[in-house]
Amino acid sequence: MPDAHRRLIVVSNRVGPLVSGGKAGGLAVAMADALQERGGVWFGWSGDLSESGTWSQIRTEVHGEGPTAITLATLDMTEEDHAQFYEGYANRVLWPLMHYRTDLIDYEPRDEEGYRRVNQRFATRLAAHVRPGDMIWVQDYHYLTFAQQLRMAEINNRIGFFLHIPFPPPDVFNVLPRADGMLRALLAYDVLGFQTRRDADNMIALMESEGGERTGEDTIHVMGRDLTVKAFPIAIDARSFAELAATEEAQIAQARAERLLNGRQQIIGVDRIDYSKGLPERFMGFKKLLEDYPENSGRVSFLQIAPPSRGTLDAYARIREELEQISGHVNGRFGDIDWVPIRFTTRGQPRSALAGLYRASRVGLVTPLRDGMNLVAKEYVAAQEPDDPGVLVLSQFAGAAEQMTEALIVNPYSDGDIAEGIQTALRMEKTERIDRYQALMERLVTNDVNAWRHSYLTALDR
Ligand code: ADQ
Repeated sequence: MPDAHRRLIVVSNRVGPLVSGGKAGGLAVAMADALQERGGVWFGWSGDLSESGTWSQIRTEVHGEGPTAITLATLDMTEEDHAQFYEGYANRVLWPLMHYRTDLIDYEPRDEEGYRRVNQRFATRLAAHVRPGDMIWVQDYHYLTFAQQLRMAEINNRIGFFLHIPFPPPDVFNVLPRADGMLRALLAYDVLGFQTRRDADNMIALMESEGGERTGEDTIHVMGRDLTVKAFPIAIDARSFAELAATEEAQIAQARAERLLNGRQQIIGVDRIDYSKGLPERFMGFKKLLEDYPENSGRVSFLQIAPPSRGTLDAYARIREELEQISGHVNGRFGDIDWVPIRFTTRGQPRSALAGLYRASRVGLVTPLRDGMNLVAKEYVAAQEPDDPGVLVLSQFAGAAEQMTEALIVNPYSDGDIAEGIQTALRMEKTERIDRYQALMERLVTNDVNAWRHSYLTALDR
């Protein structure tokens, strides 16, 4: 067990909310729980743009008292910071790069400068508040160079990093201009955590190509530094999510969906609109189902919930248009006056309603082209009714596929494969559905988000 007395400093792009239980999204809950256990600081962007931006003073808000008090500490950004650091380098360079989409990289040297500048200012502002013995845990691709900046400010504490998105093989990573500088920046961390074995192995291969030598199963010596490089697959609070699916609010959402379905079966997809999620390919997979297995006509509906994300970027607007076009076409060609094959909504749902909708669906369709983990896959399973569960159809390229081997694993690039996966799920006998559900659920409960956090902090708190 990690030493609960060392103060924890969490760094992530957005800070809070400090909520627990099954209500909020995965990352926020995991961080809030870690801080509630040992107290500490949660540091990141305030969400505000101001003229002074990263030059402004840290704003703090203290919750609780004594050793487990939590301080939320935030800084503003300027519009320029946000455009270069967040929209530019983080989301138009690192996001596509890490998702193996080098064709979508839009690299501008000034965005890289903005990225480094924001990392540097955030790190130097934080450095003044770091005490000896604090453990620092940095989250995600916004802050790859954060530890390097802290080291320059003479912070010698243990600093860990967790990447929520995939990490590609060396040939892909090296497409990044000045990739070697980025690797060197990452070496300032003590622990590099990834979602899957595949991601961790990609990092180790990159380090080995730079002369690194493994010193143990998860340790490597490279350019004079000793690091832990390891997979820590992120998880959900599966028990709470299962309970949430049985609450009254969830039941109301479930009943509403079932009334509308009128005896038909539902397939559900839930994703932020993003090219990594494979949404147009998924819609084409459903179309193929109706073509290849016409017995599903009038009997199955596909509900896609896809809230917009980072809507300012053109790529996202284009996907949305494409989805509207495909669903219009499919509904026109296959639909009937009393049957709409694809329902597509961009509205966000309360988590309890989401849980009810998962439960109302015989098939959970999770087919990203590339995904760090994918928590929707885990939520879908956790929400199922134990004695009549639905079936998860899962992309081989979601990090979740490494653990969720009882799902029906499909290739998201193939509409035929998706169609076949759905058809198998729709036809599956109850006993087999229960067997698969039980195996998946057992693993979700054992490896929940608390276990995830403890295993990471144990590695960091050496
Ligand atoms: P995301 O790419 O955002 O996360 P995911 O893991 O699926 O992807 O998490 C999305 C979360 O948002 C889920 O908890 C889901 O329930 C929620 N959500 C989505 N649409 C919603 C809606 N309309 N209403 C309410 N809630 C909705 C990144 C990485 C993933 C990685 C996570 C965590 O891209 O690969 O699993 O971080 O590390």
